Amino acid sequence: MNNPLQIWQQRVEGTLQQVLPSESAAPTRLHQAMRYSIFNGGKRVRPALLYATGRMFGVEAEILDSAAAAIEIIHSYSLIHDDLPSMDDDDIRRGRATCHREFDEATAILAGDALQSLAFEVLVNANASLELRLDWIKLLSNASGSSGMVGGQQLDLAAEQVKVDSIELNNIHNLKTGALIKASILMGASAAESCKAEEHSKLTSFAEAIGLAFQVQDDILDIEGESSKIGKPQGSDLKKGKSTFVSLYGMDGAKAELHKLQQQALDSLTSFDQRSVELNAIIDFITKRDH
Ligand code: GRG
Repeated sequence: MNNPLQIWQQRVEGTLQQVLPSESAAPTRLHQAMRYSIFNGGKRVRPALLYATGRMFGVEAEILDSAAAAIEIIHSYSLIHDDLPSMDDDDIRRGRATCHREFDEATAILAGDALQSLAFEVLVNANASLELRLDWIKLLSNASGSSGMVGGQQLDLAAEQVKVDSIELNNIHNLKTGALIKASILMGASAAESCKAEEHSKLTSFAEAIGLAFQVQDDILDIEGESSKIGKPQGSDLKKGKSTFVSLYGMDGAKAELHKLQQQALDSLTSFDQRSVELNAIIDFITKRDH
């Protein structure tokens, strides 16, 4: 599949290399764990959404670099903590040993903690106006905290082995997965002085649909994906008794839900015409991805 993320993947890689502490700087084991978890083949979907949204309004990529890196750093921290024995207890992530397996549990907890702090430090030092930096910090802290990603994780843990309805499942995933994806898009938009209120509201609808679509595709891949491509054992969510879109709607129902969300995302962007070509390509990538 043509990969619309490639240019942004390469770009954010450069910024991440600059902002991550060197492995040779003390404490070396912690810095090794942080770099191990950041540079291990992530798709960099969130930075790509952020860049593509900002570029749609003509914002220079240089202005967006720190925000793109910060969102990926938060995402990486969340995956380290999500894999811990007290949470999902996973051994494999992106085809390699999870951070706590490669290092040890305490180091993995600390690597996640330090990455979280680093993300906000990167935003404080960004090449952007004070107002924009503050806005980014507000968006990212809201999206990643207890009323966003971390809150969603708590609800997700509570829903294990329990049957939840579609309202509750949507709520869990809007928070756990959707909030950070939405923040990527809104952080790109907030850098655009020319983004009008009506455009902002269309982008918000787009962000909500694509955030949920991302999770539905993740649930489908848990059942239908190839372990070598998804980078973890197939069926691991099923084994843990997690509530997923597939367990709630069945495979055909989950695919129909994915199609509905994909259409909602595309419809939200129609008034941007040609300017949304790249975001449209990212929708296609997210909803058809095999990893
Ligand atoms: C533990 C603080 C804390 C939060 C955990 C996001 C999250 C909350 C856990 C991740 C669990 C998970 C696998 C959710 C499904 C959707 C998702 C976020 C998948 C991983 O994101 P990708 O596919 O990963 O963008 P890569 O490896 O490409 O970066």
